[in-house]
Amino acid sequence: MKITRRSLIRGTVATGLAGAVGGTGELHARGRDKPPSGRNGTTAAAKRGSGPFGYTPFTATFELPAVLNNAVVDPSDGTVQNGLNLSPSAGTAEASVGSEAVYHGFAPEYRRDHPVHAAANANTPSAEKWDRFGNGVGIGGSELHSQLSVEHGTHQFIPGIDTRIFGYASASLDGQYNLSGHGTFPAPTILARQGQPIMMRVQNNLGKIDELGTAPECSVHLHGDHTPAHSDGYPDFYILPGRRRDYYYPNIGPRHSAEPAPLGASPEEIARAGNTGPYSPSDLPTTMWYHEHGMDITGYLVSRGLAGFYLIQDDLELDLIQRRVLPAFYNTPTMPGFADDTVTDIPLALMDQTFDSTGTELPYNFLDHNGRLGDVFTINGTVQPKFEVERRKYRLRFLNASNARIYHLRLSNGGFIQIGQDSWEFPQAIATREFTLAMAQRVDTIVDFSDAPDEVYLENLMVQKDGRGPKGISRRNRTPLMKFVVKGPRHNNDVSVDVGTPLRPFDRIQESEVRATRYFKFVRRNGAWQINNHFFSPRTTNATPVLNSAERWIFENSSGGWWHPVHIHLEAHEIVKYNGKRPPPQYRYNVDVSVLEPNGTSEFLMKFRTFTGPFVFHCHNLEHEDIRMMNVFDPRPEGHESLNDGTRPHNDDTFQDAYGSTYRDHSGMVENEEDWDQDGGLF
Ligand SMILES: [Cu+2]
Repeated sequence: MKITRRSLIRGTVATGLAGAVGGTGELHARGRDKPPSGRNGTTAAAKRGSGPFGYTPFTATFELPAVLNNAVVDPSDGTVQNGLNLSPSAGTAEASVGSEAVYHGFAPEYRRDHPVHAAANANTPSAEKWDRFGNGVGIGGSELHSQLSVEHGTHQFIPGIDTRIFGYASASLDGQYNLSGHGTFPAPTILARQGQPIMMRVQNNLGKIDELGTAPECSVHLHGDHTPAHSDGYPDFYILPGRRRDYYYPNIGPRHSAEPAPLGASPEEIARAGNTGPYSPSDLPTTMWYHEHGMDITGYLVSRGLAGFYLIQDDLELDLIQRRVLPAFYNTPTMPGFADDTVTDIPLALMDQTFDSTGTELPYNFLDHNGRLGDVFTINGTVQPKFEVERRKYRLRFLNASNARIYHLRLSNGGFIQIGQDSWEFPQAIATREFTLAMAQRVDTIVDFSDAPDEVYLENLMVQKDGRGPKGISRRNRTPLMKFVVKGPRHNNDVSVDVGTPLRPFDRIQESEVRATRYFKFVRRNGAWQINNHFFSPRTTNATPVLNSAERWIFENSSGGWWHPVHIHLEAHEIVKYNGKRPPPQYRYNVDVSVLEPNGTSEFLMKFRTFTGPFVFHCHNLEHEDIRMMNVFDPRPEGHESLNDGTRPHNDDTFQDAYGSTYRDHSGMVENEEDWDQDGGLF
């Protein structure tokens, strides 16, 4: 048995000998010597200084994450303005694609002669172009170019205490990275527009980390996305230490009428089959997030700050906003019809934290395979903040960015209007009194403060003592997470969204479209986490659906009392049976997380469109994911086998596919521009 550095980091090896190998990770105390956190029993009992390190709960101001590069969406036509432009004309030498500095080569979609840009390319006129705002694509087109760097930094979760974190820092035009101030935890919010691709270059500047004993590789996943495999944050499609990688986010929905790719299809035919026909608004996301996804150390890196929002707007969303059904898009309140500049579209990232006795470190126990649970509650990086709101409707987009904590949220004064679950909006708004929010889930809500009392608390009712999962809901032992201070007179001319308001058409996958059924059992074995009795191997494919086809998948949790919120990459899935019954209202449409309760099941339909893999699905308890509760699926044209054959090494592995294109690391990235010119490329 080979024991790798990774197995040492995690204190286990992927053969079930959990804990048998001594880890290099240190065991840290969970801050037992500090004052109790804000669990005060009732909302009214927030005593002065009763929070961690003498903090008085609800005195620090709630913060909105910064927007990456100050990009804003132009309300007149929805285009994103003021994005960082890395094109050579902007004077940035590093923009040249195929640069040696960009590990893994470059995204083939970046090239203007890629089939998906065919409308701008007379050679393959039958495919529609992705960049519908573009005057051409690639350098000089309307693609947005952004740059992030993974950096060390400090952040004040608690006023006055600088805590060491990792952060995604946005780069300024002069190439300097700015990681300072409050806005870096969560990471900068990326604003995007459907139909306008973003090329995001991410630099890994973490360097050697003492408690790891090494410099970690990184990988960035855009959660809820529909992107090529090379840009999906596959766990070992790395950004090597000191290197960078270009992520290509086409910001497209899967084509509604995409046909299963036929046997022997050419690259152009695959592109044509998957990329012609209209989008369905049903498939277009709104609330996504991006986070670190590197193999075996995702939990460590995310808990230290490598996560942020990615909010995207399409024509339908823009229409809802312009008709004043929904609040103005995040950070863009000053648009026609909006007479004020109050931001009422509010993303909230909930994360529990553990601190060391000084508050300056976020200790992480690499030997904890159950799930990292914190005893301090933060929202957007502030411990139990207060937020001043007006008497009007707010859009509150909740994200559970915690590693292993499951929340059950309610407001002290009433309920929510829920408008979406995970990355997608509902067909119509529904009334939701309170809701459970498992790891990685998003719940998109409208809260009406019009008739609210002067103080409203967001409360967590879920009792949880360890990573196994919550013990259940307690109405006596409520933890206040955030205080809304409601001010001023009732707003007139408020947005109109209410229970029953139509939002977005929903096209259900038809049973007649289903071509295969697959079963996946989530089990605990030898103290570690598996799916169908196998650990994740990045070089082994567990399912090869036909590209653009639909399948029925059945998840079963056979691991005893443990909870497993399972996230599937690439597309939404539609739950048809949850625990053997009709799913609850919030799970009846598009989701990207199926929460497996103890001994629970989720049966769902899903399509696998546009992009060949590999992609992953995995438990979003990040420690379970890191201990390899993850599988690989790899959509391929009919009759084609997955390129993951279980034998290829993943370092410097260059090979040719059936069409003669040269790839590296199975990532689908073209190694250099000469390869592209020779092969024509595909995705
Ligand atoms: Cu799990």
